[in-house]
Amino acid sequence: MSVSLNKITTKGRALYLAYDQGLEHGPEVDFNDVNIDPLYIINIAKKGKYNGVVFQKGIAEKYNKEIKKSGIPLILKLNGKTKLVKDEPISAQLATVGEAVSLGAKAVGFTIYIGSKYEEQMMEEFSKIQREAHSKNIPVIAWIYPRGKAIKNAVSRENLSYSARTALEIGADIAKIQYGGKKDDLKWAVKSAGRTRIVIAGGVKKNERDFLKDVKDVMDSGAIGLAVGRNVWKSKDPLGLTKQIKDIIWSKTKN
Ligand code: FBP
Repeated sequence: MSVSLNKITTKGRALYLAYDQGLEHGPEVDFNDVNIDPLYIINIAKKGKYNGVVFQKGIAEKYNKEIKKSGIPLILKLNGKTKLVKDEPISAQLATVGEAVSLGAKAVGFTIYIGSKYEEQMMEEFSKIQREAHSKNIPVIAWIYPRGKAIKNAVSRENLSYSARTALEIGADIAKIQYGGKKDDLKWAVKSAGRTRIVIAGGVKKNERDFLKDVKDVMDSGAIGLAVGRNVWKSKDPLGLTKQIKDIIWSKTKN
């Protein structure tokens, strides 16, 4: 079954604002006095007219009124972990598709660390989520990150294309993968994903010129856009940067 991506894309392209780093990295690593407030993020998503804003269940519940009022599609992240455990990575399921629907989510997100000792468990949970989400016409975005002792280079050509292909094989509608800075490798990954669309994670905060150069390369590679967090909400001018990112993403779709 294929589901419509209309509610979370514009002309087939997309820009999502990711804000699950409070759980994934902790406030000390990523936040300041301003961006620690979820309302600040909702405001960026709203004014920047993002195609979706990504939250974990707790924020989606406690700020639900403002999220709904913003009109920006909620993408509920259904699993997560802290960075405190040093063992092989596993992202535990924290929310269900049913909860996502009652919170008004227009898509769900789920992380799989391929290569981890716990890959199998995440794959199994994903398959149940994908089945249920599709039965409700909700698109599924898979964060596919190669991780764990077996992985030497998470962004090698081999691992990027493997991430993208895994997303296709397991039925993700969109795969969120990382970009290692090599355009040809990303092109191959996009090809490997077939009809599963690719969006790229922003990664650690970079200087804005370098980041925008990456955005251009990402779009040249055939990805449909980005799901970016830190590079936007750590920026001194998130809306100015958003405009520049959007100009690149939608540059060839204007007429
Ligand atoms: P960024 O644009 O800030 O990198 O966000 C993308 C993202 O996938 C988040 O959704 C998630 O919290 C984080 O990166 C995971 O980071 P890590 O690579 O440290 O696991």
